[in-house]
Amino acid sequence: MAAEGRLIVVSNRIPTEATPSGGLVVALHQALTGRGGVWIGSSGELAEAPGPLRRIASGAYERFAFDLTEAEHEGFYLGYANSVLWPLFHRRADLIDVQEAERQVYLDVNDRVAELIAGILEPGDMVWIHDYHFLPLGQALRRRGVGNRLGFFLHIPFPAPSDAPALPDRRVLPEWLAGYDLIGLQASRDVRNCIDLYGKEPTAEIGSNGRLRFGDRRLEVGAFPIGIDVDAIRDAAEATEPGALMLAPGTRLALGVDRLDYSKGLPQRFDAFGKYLGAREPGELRTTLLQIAPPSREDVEAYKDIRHQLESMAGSVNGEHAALDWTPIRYIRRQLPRDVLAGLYRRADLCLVTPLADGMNLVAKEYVAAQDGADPGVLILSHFAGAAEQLDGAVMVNPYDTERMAKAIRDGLAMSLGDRQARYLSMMQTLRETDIYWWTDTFLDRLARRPLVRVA
Ligand code: GDG
Repeated sequence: MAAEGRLIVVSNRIPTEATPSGGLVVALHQALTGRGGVWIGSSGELAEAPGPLRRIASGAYERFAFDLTEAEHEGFYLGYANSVLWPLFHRRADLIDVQEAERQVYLDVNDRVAELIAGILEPGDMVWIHDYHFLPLGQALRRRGVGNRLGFFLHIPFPAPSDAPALPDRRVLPEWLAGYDLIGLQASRDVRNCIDLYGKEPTAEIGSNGRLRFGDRRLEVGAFPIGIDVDAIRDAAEATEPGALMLAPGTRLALGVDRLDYSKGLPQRFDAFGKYLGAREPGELRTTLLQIAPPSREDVEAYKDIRHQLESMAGSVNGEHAALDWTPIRYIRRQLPRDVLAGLYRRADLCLVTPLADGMNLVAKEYVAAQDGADPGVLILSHFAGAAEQLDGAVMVNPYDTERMAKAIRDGLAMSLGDRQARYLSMMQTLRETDIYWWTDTFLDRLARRPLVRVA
């Protein structure tokens, strides 16, 4: 390992509890606990005026938070990050709401955070920056003369070169990313998109194995598919009964778990489930779709309609198919405790993960890890999820083709035990080989091997 300094992790939100829970947060917490270092992120609280970093915890490593002002929260978080970058990177250019003032706030917040980081950086420190909130942060650090190794991981899909020009300044993305030494993406399709984007730049030279030059910068792009803590999910699933589900005996359970987001393909899923119900033979077993969908980003305009759309679709499917002792779609718009979720995964005969676009999708992986190997359930997976490159034992669907999705639900529920077990074993092997600890170690080892840059 070439680097000896501290690890500095930067993410949009920083956990406040001493021992955080939740996949990614736990992995970063463990990487920092093992190596020592600093975690920097926004506190989630709004301040009157931009302020300094506040130390919020120290132990094996330190946590520093910064507060956003209300104007920063609106322009940076709700505005440019979630009303321009998120829809663009999820192929929903039709939802983009470009406001020049918000773009400026996004750049200003990145500049301010760069200033805060530069204030605590020491030679030899290695910086790992997360996600689309901070695309220009590396470049902003370089402008301040920072020569440390800078890594970036994008959790969401990388836009296709044909989509990227919808950004207000189409050259902006390759320039922002060129601030980093290593760019980690979820899937090989994302790496292809990123390299194709640089391929269109006259000053870029594309080398082998994801290495490239852009002007005077050398960088490397690679796929680092994020994983999960397989044993933690399996143990929680084994230990937790999800409670009284009130399903009549013999009723099969299909499960969906998604943040309420237009990228997750929920209307298409409800439509497909309605079609599956409509095609059932008389006397066939009943199935209930339990959809957990905690709301997110409710202040962003484009998120307001999905909730009403789903409620009305569930109402109409239930109106057509429900019986006194059977509700075909049950929809919970609330966050459930993590262990209850794990118990539900294990109890479900089938899980529907059908996004229209998704960086990876951890629900797909968590569902598989939670299964009982003696009688595993079936994963129905959209091939637009990054997870589709890895989970070859899933039943793959095109979420836009709701008739075939309906058939996949029917086939999945009828799948033989032998077939289900073979698929489960193959997916579990992948989950174990590329778990969340593999992900942090592989990314950080690769970053530590990048040559140090000379900054004028
Ligand atoms: C982004 C990318 C990428 C969900 N409902 C509840 C709950 N969850 C947990 C799940 C899972 C997580 O939230 C969702 O992760 P996903 O990966 O499915 O999706 P995003 O939130 O969109 O995440 C995605 C990910 O970053 C990591 O790189 O995979 O592609 O979009 O862990 O279990 N947890 C609890 N209650 C709920 O009701 N406790």
